[in-house]
Amino acid sequence: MNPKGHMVRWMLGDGEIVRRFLEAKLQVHPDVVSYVREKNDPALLERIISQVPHGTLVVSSAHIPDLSPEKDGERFLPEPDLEIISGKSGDSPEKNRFEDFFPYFRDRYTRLAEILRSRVNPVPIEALTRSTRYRQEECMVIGMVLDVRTTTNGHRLVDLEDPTGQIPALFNRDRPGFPDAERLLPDEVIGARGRLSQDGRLLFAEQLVRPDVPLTHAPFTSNRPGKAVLISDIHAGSSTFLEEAWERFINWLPSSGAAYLLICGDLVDGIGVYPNQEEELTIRNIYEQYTRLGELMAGIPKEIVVVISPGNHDVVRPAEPQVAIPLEFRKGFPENCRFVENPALLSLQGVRVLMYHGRSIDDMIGLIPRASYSRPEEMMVEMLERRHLAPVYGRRTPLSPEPKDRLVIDPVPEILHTGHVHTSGITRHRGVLGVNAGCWQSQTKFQKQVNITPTPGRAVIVDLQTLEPKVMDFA
Ligand code: D5M
Ligand code: FE
Ligand code: ZN
Repeated sequence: MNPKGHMVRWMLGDGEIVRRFLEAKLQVHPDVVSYVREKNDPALLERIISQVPHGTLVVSSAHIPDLSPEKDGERFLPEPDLEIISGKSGDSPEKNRFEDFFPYFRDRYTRLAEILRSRVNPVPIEALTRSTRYRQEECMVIGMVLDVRTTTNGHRLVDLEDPTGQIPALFNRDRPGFPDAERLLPDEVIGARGRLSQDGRLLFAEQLVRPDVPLTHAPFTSNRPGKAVLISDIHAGSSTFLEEAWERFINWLPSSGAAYLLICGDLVDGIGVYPNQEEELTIRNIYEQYTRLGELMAGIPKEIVVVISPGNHDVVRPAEPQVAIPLEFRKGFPENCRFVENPALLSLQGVRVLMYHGRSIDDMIGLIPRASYSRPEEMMVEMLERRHLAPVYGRRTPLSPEPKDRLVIDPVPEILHTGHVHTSGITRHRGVLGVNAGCWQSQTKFQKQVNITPTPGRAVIVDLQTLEPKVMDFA
């Protein structure tokens, strides 16, 4: 009971929700659990259980009453079939100033807060801390994570900031919001629901809401046949480049039925990217590395459109968005090659593909408990939940401050294509297909030192009518 004499609203925890479904002899998809938790309505839980058709084994979001998929039926179809929606060569200004970080983060906050506002009804932080009105009442804030740490007692303490002020929020390790709080990253934007402390200076947070893909999201699919092949990390010029596997891949392409080939960065091995790299280079001139890559592209059927974006080994600036490969390096490439930025959003017959090399995966694996290089697909889900490709600023992923944060995931794509980690992984999150195909380079000495076991020689072919992926192994 709170001082005013009415009940503090019951907070449903994941454990209780899952248990209730199990009592009803039902398994339940995690999306349904988070939906019920967010609504915090025991009656809704009972309604879902009572309405599930007889014989259902796993309750999915399709079983939630009043929640029907919203499919984009009509979509402007580009002519020709490939459209570069954002990340065209030249989209990003070459130069940025440090002062630009202020508008950059404000744009990130504004756009992610807007996505959250459909589910979170926030109070400005200044109002919370100034007025006594909210003390002991349940309230919500939308904030960017300034800092997050684990207390000596194992709780998660996070400093949240909105345009009006800052407040610390405490996620108790024994409360339902904790598993989400364990994965908090600096600079992500979240909603937090909880109660204010007596003095109004701390939020006891019970629930964490991430922007995420809407539960009702139903992906667009092409209304006519078409396939796209997804690869990354060729590393041309390296002695560890797998030439024979590449040849088998090139020989397979004509029969694949693919109209598009997307290459998601680390096109060449570069020069001086990691210590003693020169020992493993067969081509030690950066121009010649791109000439070699152009030769590798020459074997691709001319009817296939090749979309090429850069990665951290490429010749362009490391700060993201990375600009497209400059003209002076494109000389040896056939005409079917298009050069885009990293990230880039494409439309293939109306199917949106977001290409992002994936440098931020290093940062996320370092900060998220139990994350592993062997399961890159989990990090793609983390990106989608945060609606951001590179949430953490100031570690391994350099960001270029532009007035618009191009790393915000908006609109929601049908396919998220990443690379960088050199291990393959496929996932589906709320209808979005996440693909990391792996690489075309065997384990380098450096990767051996840092214990990364690559899965080279794989390509993933996706049917644009069904969004079904198929892994092809050429190793
Ligand atoms: O990245 C190849 C692989 O090496 C990928 O799994 C990330 C990992 N990597 C890259 N840099 C580091 C550092 N500094 N420490 C640990 N792991 C790292 P690539 O971009 O092709 O070099
Ligand atoms: Fe790479
Ligand atoms: Zn890389």
